[in-house]
Amino acid sequence: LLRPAADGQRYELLSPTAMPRAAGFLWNRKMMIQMTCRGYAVAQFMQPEPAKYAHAPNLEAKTFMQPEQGYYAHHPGRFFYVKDEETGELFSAPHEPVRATPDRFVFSAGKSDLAWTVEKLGIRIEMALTLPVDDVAELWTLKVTNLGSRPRKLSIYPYFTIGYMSWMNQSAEYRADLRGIVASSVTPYQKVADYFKQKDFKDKTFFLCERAPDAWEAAQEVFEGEGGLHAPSALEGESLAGGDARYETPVAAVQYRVALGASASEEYRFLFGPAFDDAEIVALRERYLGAAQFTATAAEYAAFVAAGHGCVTIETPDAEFDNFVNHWLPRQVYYHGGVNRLTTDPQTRNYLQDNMGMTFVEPATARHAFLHALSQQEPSGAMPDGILLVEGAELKYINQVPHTDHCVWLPVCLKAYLDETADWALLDELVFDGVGHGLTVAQRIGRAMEWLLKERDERGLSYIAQGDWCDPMNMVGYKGKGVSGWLTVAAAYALNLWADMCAERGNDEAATAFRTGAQAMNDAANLHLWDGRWFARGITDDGVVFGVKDDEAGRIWLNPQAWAMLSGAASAEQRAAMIAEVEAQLHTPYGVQMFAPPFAKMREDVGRVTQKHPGSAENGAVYNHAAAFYIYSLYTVNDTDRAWDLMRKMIPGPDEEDYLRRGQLPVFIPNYYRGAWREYPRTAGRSSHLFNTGTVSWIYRSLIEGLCGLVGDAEGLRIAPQLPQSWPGMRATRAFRGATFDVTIQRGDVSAVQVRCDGTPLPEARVTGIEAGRAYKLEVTIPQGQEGVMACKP
Ligand code: CEZ
Repeated sequence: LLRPAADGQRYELLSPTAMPRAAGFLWNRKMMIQMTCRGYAVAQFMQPEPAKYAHAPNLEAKTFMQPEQGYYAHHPGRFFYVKDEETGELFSAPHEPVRATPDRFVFSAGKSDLAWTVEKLGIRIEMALTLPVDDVAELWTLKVTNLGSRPRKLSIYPYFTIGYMSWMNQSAEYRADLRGIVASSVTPYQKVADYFKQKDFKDKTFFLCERAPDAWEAAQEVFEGEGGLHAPSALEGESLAGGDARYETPVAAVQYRVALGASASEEYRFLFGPAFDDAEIVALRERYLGAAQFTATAAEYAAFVAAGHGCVTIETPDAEFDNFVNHWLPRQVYYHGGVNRLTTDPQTRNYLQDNMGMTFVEPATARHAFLHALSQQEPSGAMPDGILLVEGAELKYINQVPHTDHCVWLPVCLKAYLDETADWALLDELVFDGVGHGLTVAQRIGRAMEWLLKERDERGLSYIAQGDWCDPMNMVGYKGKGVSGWLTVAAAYALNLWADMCAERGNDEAATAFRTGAQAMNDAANLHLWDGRWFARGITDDGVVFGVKDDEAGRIWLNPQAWAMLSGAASAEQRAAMIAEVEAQLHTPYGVQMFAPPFAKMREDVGRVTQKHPGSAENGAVYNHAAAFYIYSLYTVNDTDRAWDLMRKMIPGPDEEDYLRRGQLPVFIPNYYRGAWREYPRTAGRSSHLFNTGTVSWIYRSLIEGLCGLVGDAEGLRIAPQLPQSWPGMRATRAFRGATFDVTIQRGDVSAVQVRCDGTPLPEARVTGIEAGRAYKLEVTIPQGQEGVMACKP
C-alpha cells in the first residue's frame, strides 16, 4: 500500500482509493500547492495577499486553508484523459475524473516534486510536477508509453481546471502565438479604492504547451457536455472543437493525437500558472518551457528545498521514525519559516513559533524575524495580534480579535534561538518601532514581560480577552473579566525563562523581579485553579471556574497541565496526578486529545470552540500543537517513555491499519487528527491534512533537545539523551555552531551520562570550546533504565 523509496527521499502510495485524500505539497518563495493522489489540487500564490489561479466552480471565500478539505468531481485539479482511438476506451491520470481502476498506480511524493505512474489499457502515464524557486508556475512533465508490442493510436487530453474566476469578467481562448490557453479575468471588487489595489493583479491563468496541440477547448461546459466528467462529451468526437469561453467558466483542455509504436513513448511539457499580461507569459515561457529549462529548474528547486535539511539526522531502532525526522520534519519546519503560511499578517504566536523552528534550519531568518516582530511592539509593551510582513499589509480575520498571549512567545522562542546559536548580541540590538522609538531587544522583551504581569486580575490571573493560544476560546473573557489558566502558567514560564536570560547577562535585579512575578503567578494558579488532580483551564467573566472535575464537557485540558510543568507551578506530586489523569482521560491510540470530553453544544461562557464539531480541531481533537507542548514538557521532567510514545503517535504508520485510519502519508504532521475517541470512534484518528501548524517547531525541538538531548548553552553543547527504555542505543549527526558531531549513544553500566569526545572522556556531559568547521566524534554512555538528566530544563 505504502512504502518509502529512494532512501526515504520519497514516499509511494500504491492505490488511488485506499487513502483518497493522501496528499503531498510543494512550495516556493511565492506559492504553495497541495495535491492529492487522485489529482485534486489546492494552490495559492502571493500578490502579496494569497490568491488563486485555478478556482473552484463557485466563488470561494478567502480565509485560511481549511482542514479536511472536501474534494468533489469539479474540484480544481490537474488531469490527463487518455482515449484509445481504436476502441474509444477512456481513462484518466492520476485517477480523477474518470476513476477507472488502474492496472498499476503509484503516487510518489518527493521533497521537491510530486510524481505519478498510472498503467491502464496497456499504456503507461507518468506525470510529474515541480516548481521554480522564485516564480509562480507549475512545471508539468507527461510521458506516455505504449507498454505493448502492437502499435497504438491514442488521444491524450491534458485537462487543467481554471474554474470560476470572477463574476465581473472571465474568458479564455487558445493563443497560437503563445501556444497555449490563456484565461483572463478581473478580480471582482466594488470599492473604487480596490481598483487601485487590484489593477496590477495577475488576473490571467495560462496553460502553455511545449508542443503545439492538435486541438483544444477553453469552455468547461462545452468540454464536459452531457457526458459529465467521467466521459466528457467533447472526447466523443475525433477532435476537440477549438472553442473559446466568453463570460463562461474557462478550462485548459488540449488534445494530442499520437501514434505509438511498440514500446514507444512520447514526452510533453506544460507550464501552468498566473500572469499579469502577455509579456509576462512570454517571459515565463522562455524561462521555463523546454527540456533543458525543466532540468535546470528542477535542480535549482531541489537545491532550494534541500537547503532546509535541518541540523540533525538520526539512526534509531525505528526506521520509519528516522525517515520522517531525516527527510520530512525539517522540510515542514523550513516551509513554515520560509513563507509564513502564505499570509502577509501571520498571527504573532505563529510567526514567533515558526521561527523558533527556523532556528534549527536557517537561524539567520529566525533572528531577522524576532527583530521584525519586536519592531511592531505596541508602546504598552503588548505585542500585536499579527505581524505585518509587507508594506500595505493589514491585520485580518482572526487578527482583528484581541488575544492576550502573544508576549509569552518572545522568551519562549528566543530561548531556543539562544541555546542553538549563543547569539547573545541579539539582545543588545536596537529595535525601532513604528514611531521611531528605539529600544534594545532586551528592553523590549522586558516591557513585554511587564505587560504580562500587568494584565492580570485582582487574583493575579491573566486576562484572556477574546482568546489566548486557543483562538476560538473567544467568550471566556469578552466582558473583560475572564482569565486564562493556561496563560497564567504560560506567562510564569515566560517570566522564568526571561529571568534566567537576565541573570545570564548579569542583570540580577531584573532576574529577581521577574522570578518573583513568575512565582506570584504560579501561586495564583495553585490557589485558584488547582482542582485536586489537575489545573483548571480558566475562570469565566461570571466567575465560573471551568476545566474541572464537575464539568460534563471540557473537563480536563492539556495546555494548563503541560505549561504548569514548564512554569514550575506543579509540584512533583501534582505532576504525577496530572499526568495520570491526562493518560486516563486524554490518551487515544492516535495521540493525546487537547481536552475531553468534547463539547456537544454551545457554551456561551467559553465560546466558539464549543461549536466546532466534537473531535475536530480545538474541540477535543488530537490537536497536535497542544500535544507537542505536552511532549516537550514531558521531556523537561524526564518522562521519557511517555514523551516518546506520544511523539511517535504523531506520525502516521508504520502499520497499514494506522495509515488507513489516518488517511495520510508520513510526509508531514497535520494540525490535528480527529479526537472524540470515545464519542465517535469511527472517525477518530483521521488526519486534517492541514500542514500549517506550530506543531513541527516543537516536535523538532523536542527531538533535538529531548530525545537526542543535544542542546546548546552559552558555552557549548550539553549531552543528555532521553531514549525510550526499549532502545539499546541510537546514532545522531548533529550540526551545531558550525561543527559536526557524530554521536553514538549506548546504554552501559554508568550511573550518569558519560561522554568520550574523540576518544577522551569528558569531565561532564558537555562539550565546550567548540571549533567551527571541526568534526567531533562523541561516544555517549547512558545508564541502563536511565532516568536521565534534564536537557531542556524548565
Ligand atoms: O488556527 C490556529 C492558529 O493559527 O489555531 C491554534 C492557534 O494557536 C494558532 O495560532 C489554536 O487555536 O480560528 C479558529 O477557530 C482556528 O483555530 C484556526 O484559526 C486555526 C487553524 O489551524 C488555522 O490554520
